[in-house]
Amino acid sequence: MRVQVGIIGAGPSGLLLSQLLHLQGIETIVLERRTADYVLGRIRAGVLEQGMVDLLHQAKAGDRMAREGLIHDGFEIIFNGKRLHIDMKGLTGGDVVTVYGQTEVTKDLMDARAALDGQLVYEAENVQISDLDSDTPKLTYQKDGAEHEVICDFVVGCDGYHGVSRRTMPQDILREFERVYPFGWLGVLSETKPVAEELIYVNDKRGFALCSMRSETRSRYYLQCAFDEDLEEWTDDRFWDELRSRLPDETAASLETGPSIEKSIAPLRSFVAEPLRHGRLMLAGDAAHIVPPTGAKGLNLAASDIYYASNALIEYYQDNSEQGLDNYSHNCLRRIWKAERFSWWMTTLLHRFPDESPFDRRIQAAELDYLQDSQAAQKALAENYVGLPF
Ligand code: RFL
Ligand code: PHB
Repeated sequence: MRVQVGIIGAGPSGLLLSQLLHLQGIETIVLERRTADYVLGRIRAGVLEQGMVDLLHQAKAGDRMAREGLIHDGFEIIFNGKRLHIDMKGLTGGDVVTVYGQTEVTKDLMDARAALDGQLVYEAENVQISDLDSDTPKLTYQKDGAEHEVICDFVVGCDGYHGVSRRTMPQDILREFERVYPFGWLGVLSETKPVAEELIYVNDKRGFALCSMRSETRSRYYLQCAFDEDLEEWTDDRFWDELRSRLPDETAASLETGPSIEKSIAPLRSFVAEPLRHGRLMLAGDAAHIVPPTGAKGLNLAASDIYYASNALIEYYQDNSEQGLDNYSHNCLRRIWKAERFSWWMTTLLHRFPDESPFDRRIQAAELDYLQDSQAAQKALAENYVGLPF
């Protein structure tokens, strides 16, 4: 078959791109190696910047988010027993974030794609990209034992960190930058009332903790843990006890606990691949970059790539212009590196590092102290947290 844009991966990046292009009359196919249920079963991000919210509305997939998403004006940082409220809205002149889970975003995008009869192939095995140096790159895959071939004008790799797209880029043009952190996050989802109305980030002597949420009755909590931690050893009771021990007494006392409905460990990593385009292959989202989750930037950064990718492709088809395509990698990378910097900074500020020296610990305390006293420092934090402009 022949399509204009072949998209690999049906995570938020791939679904959003195919929806935005379809609405402009550009034909796409999305090839996903997993089942729809598997994709929806991954519990990941929860905080959406306004830019991503706007893009979901543009994709006609924002109605439920507008009804059910929680608008947050601020969040709290706790360190050495001190509480610091970051008034995002006041500090940025009115910007807020929306708390709405990645699972819900993905579900809404799947529904929007289905409503338009979008072409989406789940359980597409062994997707391969070939003819990269021609004007008609080709995708091949297997499904139910049969071989399939799709001839495209463009291929967009939205297939995450472990996907095939980045590996298909000519290795002599690709540069990779990476930092692996010496810890992970242990996350629990539970049907319990969130411990506070706003998110709480905690830098405690026992390690980082985060109190987040998905709704008024569903909580998401994280604990810093060893990167090779054994999930089996974390009973729900142990998790709640450890979380309470990292929270101030009054917050610990009001923590509602219950059975976990999901529990997982995520490693923390910073990663960028450059460039994001070679000929008619483009990379977007986690296929091109990873941030540690501390700044809540992963999903939002995927959305900003899709903003640039969709505009570049629409410009190509509607105005016969290659300018957006030529600038794609540059435009994305400018924003990516700023989000990488912010996520690295938040991670460094809030975690205990196994190899930290007393000097490092004092610097961390000084940084938090500075943040407490300086409006300028709080403003810099707030403007990055709500998201830099596209
Ligand atoms: P995704 O969501 O990884 O989707 C990629 C899709 O591509 C499919 N795929 C393939 N399909 C066909 N052929 C192949 N060869 C393929 N290889 C892979 C996969 O099955 C999948 O469906 O990437 P996308 O769309 O770019 O979206 C990015 C976001 O998912 C990601 O940035 C965030 O979830 C990152 N992230 C978090 N971000 C936050 O802002 N806050 C968080 O709390 C947070 N927690 C997380 C996270 C990422 C995690 N990962 C990647 C392990 C927790 C985890 C565990
Ligand atoms: C989440 O709710 O999953 C979440 C929120 C904020 C973060 C990371 C994860 O910084």
